[in-house]
Amino acid sequence: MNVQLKAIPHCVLVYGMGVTGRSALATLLPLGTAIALYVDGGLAPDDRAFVERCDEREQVTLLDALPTSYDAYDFVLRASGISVEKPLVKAARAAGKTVMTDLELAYLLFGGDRMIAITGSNGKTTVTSLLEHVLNEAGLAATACGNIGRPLLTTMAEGPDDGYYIVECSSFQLEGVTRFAPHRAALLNLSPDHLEWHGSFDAYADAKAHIAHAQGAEDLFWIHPADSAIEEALERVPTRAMVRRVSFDAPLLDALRKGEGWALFGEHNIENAAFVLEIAREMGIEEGSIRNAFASFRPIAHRMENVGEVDGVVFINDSKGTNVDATARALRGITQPVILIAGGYDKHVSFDDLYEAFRPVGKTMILMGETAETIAAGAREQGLGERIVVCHNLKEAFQEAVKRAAPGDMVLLSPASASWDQYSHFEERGDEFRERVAQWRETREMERHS
Ligand code: UMA
Repeated sequence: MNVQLKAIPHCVLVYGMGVTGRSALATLLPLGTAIALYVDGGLAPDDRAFVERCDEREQVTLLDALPTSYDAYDFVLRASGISVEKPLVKAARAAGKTVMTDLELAYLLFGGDRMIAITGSNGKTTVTSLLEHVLNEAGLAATACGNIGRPLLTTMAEGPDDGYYIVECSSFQLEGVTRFAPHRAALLNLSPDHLEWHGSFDAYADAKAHIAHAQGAEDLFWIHPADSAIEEALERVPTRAMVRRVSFDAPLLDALRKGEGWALFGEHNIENAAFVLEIAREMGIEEGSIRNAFASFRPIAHRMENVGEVDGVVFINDSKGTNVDATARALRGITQPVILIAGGYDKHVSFDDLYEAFRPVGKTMILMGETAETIAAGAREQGLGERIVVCHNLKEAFQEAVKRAAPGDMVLLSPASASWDQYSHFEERGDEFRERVAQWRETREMERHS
């Protein structure tokens, strides 16, 4: 893709060497930018090997201590998982330097015309992937990137000029951005998440609302039609974009609700489809083409993913259910008896919505990880004590689940908590669940044949 930035940065301090840091090096080094690299705790050996491989012209300086001056740097690029409260970020800001994430840098380098930015507390990965599928099926080059795991900078740098870039944006990435102005943006919904990171729900909501803050009057911004938290956030963090409140009422959506040409589960996915429908229509895609693409779209791994049936019990992997709202939405879409496996990293949020959604369908709630005792204590207060089992980890939780499951039940891994207490990411947790289901099937088959 063509770089549109008028002035190529002369020298950038890159903070962090994960997916974001590496993509920044791969994008900026060919432009001739000098880079200073800093990682808390020092660079890992494979980070050094990566730098050696890509730094042919010796543009990279490895910093082994916090900088004493920020004068040499045009700006600091912060990997999104690095808190704005870190000393380096505060010192750089105090020295008058901009600290940005890859969203803003990608916008400055490539412009926002081809960007479709998606955020929200839940559904953003589904909307991002579904929109990518709809656009590709309609013959447009479109690539899902951003928080979904494919780094935005290198995806845009290596992608076609006439491609669309559907950018899943996290609140971590959006926090503090001032110059990110995608031509199209969507804020799907807002519910408490990452409060331990942002400090309050308002701060989290404001970070999300920054997706549209720098948009201009010619840009488009789709939002949920009736989400008071979004309306309140937009009063604090206003936008000049054309705001479109998405309708959840359309003949095509009614067909999806009946399961016609639609493999996804629950009303929350109808809302996700509604956003995709409106964005795709605005982009000139015919409704017939959208309908066909909806029909050929398959659920994404770790999001209400059916990982098989054993002895009449269906196993659903919703490891991406990393907050209360995601799990509550999943439960509200279910009618059969559920054995829920939940719990994980503690984000200091309230679990009240979880109990309400669990009550009508939940047979047993098996809790694990850091939040297990907190969720259990709340459940007891809500009169759900008899349906609660507390375990240490997924291994024990799975054993408990299969012991209690009867034909017709669903065993649902939807933790309402992030995975970071016991895993590096939610995919690892979901993969373990899938693996345990496969092992359980083999065990049962061997038992039947012996
Ligand atoms: N580091 C520090 N100090 C810190 C934290 C990290 O120096 O305090 C360094 C680490 O040593 C490492 C680097 O920073 O060198 C890691 O940076 P990072 O944590 O930002 O991770 P990346 O690999 O750059 O991945 C980030 C997102 N990670 C986080 O937001 C935690 C990925 O989202 C995203 O896919 C990727 O950029 C590409 O855009 C993951 C995520 O968990 C999936 N997101 C959260 C979520 O979805 O809930 C927000």
